[in-house]
Amino acid sequence: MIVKHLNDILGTSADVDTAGWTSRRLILKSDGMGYSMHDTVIKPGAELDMHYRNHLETVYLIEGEGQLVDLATQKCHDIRAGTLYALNRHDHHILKANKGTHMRMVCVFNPPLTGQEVHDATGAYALVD
Ligand code: 9YT
Repeated sequence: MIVKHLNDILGTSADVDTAGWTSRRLILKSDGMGYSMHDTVIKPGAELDMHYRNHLETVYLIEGEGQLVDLATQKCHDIRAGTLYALNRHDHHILKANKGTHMRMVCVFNPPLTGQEVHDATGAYALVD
């Protein structure tokens, strides 16, 4: 059984900080679960263009509010704590956190991340063996 606390992750290599978000990677490929699970904070006002060509991602928003734009249809969804979205078609999207508030989300990736991934120029994560 694996038991961890967020505090065990903070300040380690599984705590990845970028200009727009911080991802605390709680379960990684090395844990052998077949998915990774992250506690991610999107910074206030951040606008992220993402396209996970190599991964499926499910996101459950637990704090804050913002918008999610499906770039295939241009449909804009208002999202808030309690909203879940699943990128079941590797959907190209833009995620925006409202100004003045962060968004905190639980993110699950299949296949699992190794822990070090950051977005490439196309908004994807590379597949790492
Ligand atoms: C929601 C989203 O995709 N945010 C970017 C960071 C990513 N969730 C991660 O690596 O945890």
